[in-house]
Amino acid sequence: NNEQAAAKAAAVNADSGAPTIFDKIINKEIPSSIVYEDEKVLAFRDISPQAPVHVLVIPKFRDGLTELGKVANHLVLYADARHGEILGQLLYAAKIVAEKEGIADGFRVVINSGASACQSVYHLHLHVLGGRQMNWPPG
Ligand code: IU
Repeated sequence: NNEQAAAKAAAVNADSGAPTIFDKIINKEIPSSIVYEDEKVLAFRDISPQAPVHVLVIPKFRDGLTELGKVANHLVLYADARHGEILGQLLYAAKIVAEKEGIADGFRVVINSGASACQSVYHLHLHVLGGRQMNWPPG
């Protein structure tokens, strides 16, 4: 039916591999509160924090990775052996963020992958959440 067709079209658009707002954040075209940055990775505060500390860690995709399109934007789903290094760097950056933010004793790292997990921005990002008691299971 029409409703299903519209939902499917929206999902396909969302995961089109097109640049997202995070590219503008990476390029400093729009401001963000940066917590950590290196050659490969950027960490900045989420604009809608779900905990006292809520930082997003994203790959910057310099050195050709953007050519991979969808892979770049949805890396976990399309990851292959080439991506081991950047995936490891993201997780290591999450640890650095947790230490810098004073939550290293207890924090959560989340990746929402795909529409069923409520992914809303199709540029791979780790959520680093802490500063309060985290509950389980997540919603
Ligand atoms: P999600 O896992 O794709 O749902 O997470 C996207 C996050 O990006 C979400 O927590 C938003 O609040 C956050 N965000 C942001 O920090 N800055 C923005 O300009 C936009 C989204 I759009």
